[in-house]
Order: sequence, then C-alpha cells, then structure tokens
Amino acid sequence: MSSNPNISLTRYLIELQRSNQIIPSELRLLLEVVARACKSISHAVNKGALGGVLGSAESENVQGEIQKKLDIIANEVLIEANEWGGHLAAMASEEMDDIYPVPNRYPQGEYLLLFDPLDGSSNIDVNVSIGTIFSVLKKPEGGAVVSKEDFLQSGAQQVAAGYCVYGPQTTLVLTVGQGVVAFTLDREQGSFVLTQNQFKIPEDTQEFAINMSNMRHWDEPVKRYVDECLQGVEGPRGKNFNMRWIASMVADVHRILTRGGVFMYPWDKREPNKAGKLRLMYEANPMSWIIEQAGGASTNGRERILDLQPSQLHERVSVVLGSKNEVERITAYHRGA
Ligand code: AHM
Ligand code: MG
Repeated sequence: MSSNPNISLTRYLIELQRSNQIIPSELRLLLEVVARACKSISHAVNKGALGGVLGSAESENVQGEIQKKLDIIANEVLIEANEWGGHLAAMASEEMDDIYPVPNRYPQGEYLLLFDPLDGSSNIDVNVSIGTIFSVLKKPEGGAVVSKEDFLQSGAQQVAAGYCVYGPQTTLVLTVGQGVVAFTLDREQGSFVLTQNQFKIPEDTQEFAINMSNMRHWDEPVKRYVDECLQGVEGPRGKNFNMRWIASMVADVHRILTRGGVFMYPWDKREPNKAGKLRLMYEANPMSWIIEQAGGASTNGRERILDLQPSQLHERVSVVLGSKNEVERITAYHRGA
C-alpha cells in the first residue's frame, strides 16, 4: 500500500483491486456504495433533533423490537444506495423479515449484502455512539433465483465485512481478509480517509465489557469469569480489571480493536430458548472476522463463531470476543463446565 498519508477509501480499494486482484472490481464498487450510504447515515445521525430523525417509529421489526425512526431511515438508505449498481443479487437486514432481492429492473450481481443498519438503537436518542454493521457473501453458483438459503453460509465464507461507528468521529472499519483498516470521515472533503492501517489487538487485557445487570441470569462459566475479574489483585487473576459497557456493539468492538478488552453478550436464562441476544449473520459474523483479522478471537463460548453453520437468517448467538487469551480462558471455562 502506498505510503501517502492522505489515502481515500476509493484509492485504497483501487490499489487493493490492482494488487493481484485481492478484490474484484464488483466488490470494490459494492464497498464504495456501502461507504457512501454510511456517509449519508452519518449526516442524518449528526442532524439529530434538527433533522427530525430521533424517537420511535412506533413499528416492530421481525425480532419483535420497537423500531426507531433512524433504524428505518438507515435501512432505506442502504437499500436505495445498493439496489441499482448491478453488484448485488440480494440484501438482508435486521430490520426486514425476508431477504430483499434486487428488483428485476436492475442488473443482478453475484454478491449478497447483510446489515444491521443502525446498531445500538437504544443510544440514538441519548447522543451516544451507534453504528452500521455489514457483511458480504458471494451468492452460491447455480439457481437463477436468489433465495434465503443462499445467505445461510458460515462467517468463514465472508468476502468482506465492516462497520461504521457514528461517534465523536465517523469511522469506517473494513476487512477483506488482509487485516483490518480504518477510515475517518473528513466532512470538509466529503470522503473517508485512511487513518489506521492494520490493527493488532493485545492478547491480554484488564478490561471487560458485559451488561452486569444480567448477572443473575448468566451461566456458571460466565459468572466464574466475571467474578474472578471482580476480585482483582486479591483474586486468582492477580490483577485489577476495569469495566466498560456502551450498549452499542460497534462502539464496544471499536474500543477493543483500538486498545484490547473482551466483550460478552452470552446466552442467559431470561430467554433460555434463544442462543443469545445478538444476531449471527449481520452482527456476530462480521465483528468476529474483524476481531480475528486483528489478532483477537471470537467464540460462542464453545466454538469459533466463524465456523457456525446458520440455519436461519435472523439466528441469534452467544458472543465472546476480543483479546485472545481472555476469550480462550472463557471458552475453556465453558468447555470444562
Ligand atoms: P440493536 O441491534 O437492536 O441495537 O441491539 C444490539 C445491541 C448491541 O449493539 C449491544 O451490544 C446490545 O444490543 C446491548 O444490549 P443491552 O441493552 O441488553 O445491554
Ligand atoms: Mg444490532
């Protein structure tokens, strides 16, 4: 990659395409379009009350969650930006029950795009960081008509994954399997500029992220891990731990990518029939690949998330991700239980 400090996302992607076809031109176009949509969502988020985008939309999504206006706006922005370019066969979103095949009036491409258009919805109205998460798969060969089954591929099959965090800065984080890079939105230029080339998550950490209010509902291995952290220097870990919980996975993952840590949203007894709160295909899979590409690890407590074979589009999963040694410890506690 060029040593020029002012590399735009466009230039970065073109250079990736040129260097031994790391990404084909259609995938480059797709990523540019997703980034353009994120820019537009970022503007809407920034306007907040001035743009009339805060508050509830008074509708429910397929998961039975009340949708916020911005959930719906972000979903529409991503669909409208991506449906006409000819690079996609279909899209799937947290906010739509079924897949969204590209309308017949547009050319069909070979990629599938999945997204959580606005992650961390509970933080929208209180001006705390939120984000967009996306995952790109290739449509399996054969079968003229795109189907839901085409999407049911493991996270290891992703060809690109990323997120955009709308925080004090708007930052787009991306992997195509060559490490993880980040671009900051330069509002004056209107473009994403490369600001970090390759992340490396420290293998050890003294910071964990979990919603502690659910403690009484956790499984033993999670209780054991957090309890040992809370005992600090006097406990079996022999060191003090700090805790953070932003309640926006994008923001928690971004912190871990930047300085290490471990994030957990485990299965709990509140809804024992659900594997977890977070969704496998458009939350856990893209985040897990990003974390692994930066040297971290990600499991559902027992198995590597990227190896899980989904059986449903909106499938949920238990998530433990971040600094490698901590994730391995928590996974070992589960396997031994
Ligand atoms: P969302 O996609 O509906 O916003 O829900 C996912 C979010 C994650 O970003 C975050 O880690 C988690 O839900 C927070 O949940 P809780 O409010 O239970 O702590
Ligand atoms: Mg989400």
